[in-house]
Amino acid sequence: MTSKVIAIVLGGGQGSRLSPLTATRSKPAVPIAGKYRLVDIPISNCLHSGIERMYVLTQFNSASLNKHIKNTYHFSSFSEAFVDILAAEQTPTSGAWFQGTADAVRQSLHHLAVHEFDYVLILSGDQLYQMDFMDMVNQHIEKDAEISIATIPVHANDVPGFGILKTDADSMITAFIEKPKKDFESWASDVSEEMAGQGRVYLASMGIYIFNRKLLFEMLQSNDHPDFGKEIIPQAIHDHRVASYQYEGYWTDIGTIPSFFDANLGLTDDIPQFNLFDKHHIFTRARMLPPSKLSGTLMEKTIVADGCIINAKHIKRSIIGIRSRIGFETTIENCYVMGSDNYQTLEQINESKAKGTPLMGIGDRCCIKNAIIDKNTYIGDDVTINCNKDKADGDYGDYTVQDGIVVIKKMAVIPNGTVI
Ligand code: ADQ
Ligand code: ADP
Repeated sequence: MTSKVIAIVLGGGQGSRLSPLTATRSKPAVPIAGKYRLVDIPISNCLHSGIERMYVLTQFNSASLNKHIKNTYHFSSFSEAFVDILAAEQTPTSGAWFQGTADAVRQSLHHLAVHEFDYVLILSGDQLYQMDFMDMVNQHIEKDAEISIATIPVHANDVPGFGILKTDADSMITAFIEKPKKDFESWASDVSEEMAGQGRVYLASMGIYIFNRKLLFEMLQSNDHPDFGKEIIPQAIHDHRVASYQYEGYWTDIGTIPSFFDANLGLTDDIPQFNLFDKHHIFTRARMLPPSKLSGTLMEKTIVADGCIINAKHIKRSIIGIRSRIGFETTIENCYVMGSDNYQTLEQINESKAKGTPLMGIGDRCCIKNAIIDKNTYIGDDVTINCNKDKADGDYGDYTVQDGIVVIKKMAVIPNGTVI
């Protein structure tokens, strides 16, 4: 059965919502949870579901994304499994960029066409969840659907961010509206008691679709509509059997800085809603890093990845990513520190010390709160980030502030004594 399915991961448009993390890398390559990349989530869900053929569609093809996919997902040469990146490419009939989600899939149809499959599973690249897609495929077949959409009950506050739909008694979608901004009360559905108790009475599209092969080709080739949510799906419910596959597990968007930040820090909860320790864990690149070395640090609700050297005084509710180096007397709270791609050599460290310039990592006596520190940053000694005052939203060169979250840009150098 799984050999009947091929998956497409929508790896992101121009990526402005996750800016500045996407300034120099494609969205699927953004690091999460200290050692993974965003793209590992949909790929791991597919592999755990037995779906082993995947295309990742991305607007631009960063070296780090290629390297990550190439070094991580190795399959036997006797299997048909693959994870291939398709970057927006200029052809005689199209411009450089994908115009939207449907356009991205449309421009990739010629790559799909050569494979044998009956169903295409289309996934977003910026969501955190664990789902068995074969359960959805099985329901799709049982209901004799032509398209299936995974759906989840959401609260009225979240309605404006989603496609909202109504179903009949057989779970067929009878109405769909993309991101209604107001007057949507009549879109409420009958949901389970548990969901109703949480005020989650609107059925939202999770942006996860199954299409029958023939229909996908016909629909995308007969028009040039750019988006699934805005055009293709609303139109399809009138002409085709479109089923809702309702899901009530943990699922969250990680496509914006605040949601990305919350989802990462949520992993440090005593019992997180997303379980990194599940037997269906996230796959990622196996790195040959030394174990982390800690000294004199009080750690509370903190996740520490491999290869770190930590002398900080106190780290609370934070994620400390691979190869992080954190100096003496430093305190860190509510932060995602992504870590580094390499270590400085002892010569480089001594040279920096002689010049008084910051080392890679975080220096001594810093106080850092509510921040995302991108990779390969040089934060000097006595730096204060977000500890004394709230900074207005904006782009300040080496860092941005959004909803009170400071994001230190990749490779930024923050001199000794800086107060942000
Ligand atoms: P959004 O998530 O707002 O709504 P969209 O911006 O189209 O929709 O993104 C869907 C996915 O495709 C994201 O992972 C995004 O990064 C990626 N993507 C966007 N443009 C792309 C492009 N040009 N090339 C490649 N990938 C691209 C959609 C649906 C809603 C639904 C929500 C659920 O339209 O109906 O409720 O998903 O999150
Ligand atoms: P990201 O998307 O995380 O920003 P990059 O494009 O910077 O990733 O690539 C990260 C990769 O580059 C790492 O896997 C690392 O092996 C390599 N790399 C980058 N800088 C160095 C360096 N100075 N020395 C060794 N390897 C490096």
